[in-house]
Amino acid sequence: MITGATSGIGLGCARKFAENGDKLILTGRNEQKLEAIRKELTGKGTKVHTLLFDVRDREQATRCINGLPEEWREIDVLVNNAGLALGLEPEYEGSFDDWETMIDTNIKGLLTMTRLIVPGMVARDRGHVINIGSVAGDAAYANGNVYCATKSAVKTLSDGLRLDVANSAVRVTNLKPGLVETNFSNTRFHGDTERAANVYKGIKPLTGEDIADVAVYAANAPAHVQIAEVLILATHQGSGSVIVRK
Ligand code: NDP
Ligand code: 8X3
Repeated sequence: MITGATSGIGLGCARKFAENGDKLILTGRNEQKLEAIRKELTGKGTKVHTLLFDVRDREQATRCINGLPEEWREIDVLVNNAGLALGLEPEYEGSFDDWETMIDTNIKGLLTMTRLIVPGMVARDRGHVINIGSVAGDAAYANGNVYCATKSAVKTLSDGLRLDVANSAVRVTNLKPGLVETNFSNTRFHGDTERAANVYKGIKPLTGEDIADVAVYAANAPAHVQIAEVLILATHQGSGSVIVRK
C-alpha cells in the first residue's frame, strides 16, 4: 500500500514496486490521477486496487481500509508517503492554515494509516512500514520550521513504532530524502512554478524513482535485516541547507 501514489515519490514507488512484481493498493485524493496510474500499471500486468481518500479524513480512511475486499486485506508493506510542505517563511510569520495542513497530513495522516494497518501486520507477524521522512527532519533549515518539525516527528514516530513492534517480525524504515524534483515545490509555493523551478537550478536533483529504488531494496532485504533509516541526498548536497549549485 502506497499513500499519495499519484505524484512524485509515491508514483515512483508505485512504478518500482510494480516492476518488482508486487500487487499494489494505491491511495490518493485525486480520482483522475489515481485512475491514470491504475490504468498505466494494470496495462503492464500489475494487479492494482485503488482507494480514494484524504489521509486527513480519519473516518474516510477507516471506511476505505475496513472495506477492503478479502484478497486485499493482508498488507505486507505500507509506504507512508502522502505529505507536503506549505510555505517557506520565518516561524513568526507563517500561515496558521498552512501549519495545520502540514501537521494534519504529515503527522496525523501518517499516524492514522499506521494505526489502521499495523495491527494486522503484528497479528500476522509479518510486515514493513516505510515512512517517508526527510533530511528536513534531521535539522531545521531557515524558514523550514513547521515542515521540518513534522519530518522530525516522522523520525520519532518511526523510532517509536520500531520499538513497539520489536517483539514481532514487522520492520520499520524511515527513508529521508534530500532534494527530489517532484510537485513538492509547486505545492510549497502555492503554484508559483518559477519559484519552484529555482529550487532545482544548478544541481541534478533526485527523482521519485531514486527514492523508490531504496524503498524496494529495504522491502526486499532478507527477513532478519531491518533497514532502520536511510538518508538519501543529491550529489552536491551537503545537508538540508547546504546545496552547491554549478
Ligand atoms: P508530490 O507533491 O509530488 O506528491 C505528494 C503526494 O502526496 C501526492 O500524491 C499528493 O496528492 C499526496 N497528498 C498530499 N496530501 C495528501 C492528503 N491529505 N491525502 C492524500 N494524499 C495527499 O511531492 P513528493 O513526492 O515530493 O512528496 C512525497 C513525500 O516525500 C512527502 O511526504 C514529502 O514531505 C516527502 N519528501 C519530499 C522531498 C522532496 O524534495 N520532494 C524530500 C523529502 C521528503 P495530490 O496529487 O492530490 O496532491
Ligand atoms: C523535502 C526536502 O530539503 O526541501 O523534505 O525539506 S527539503
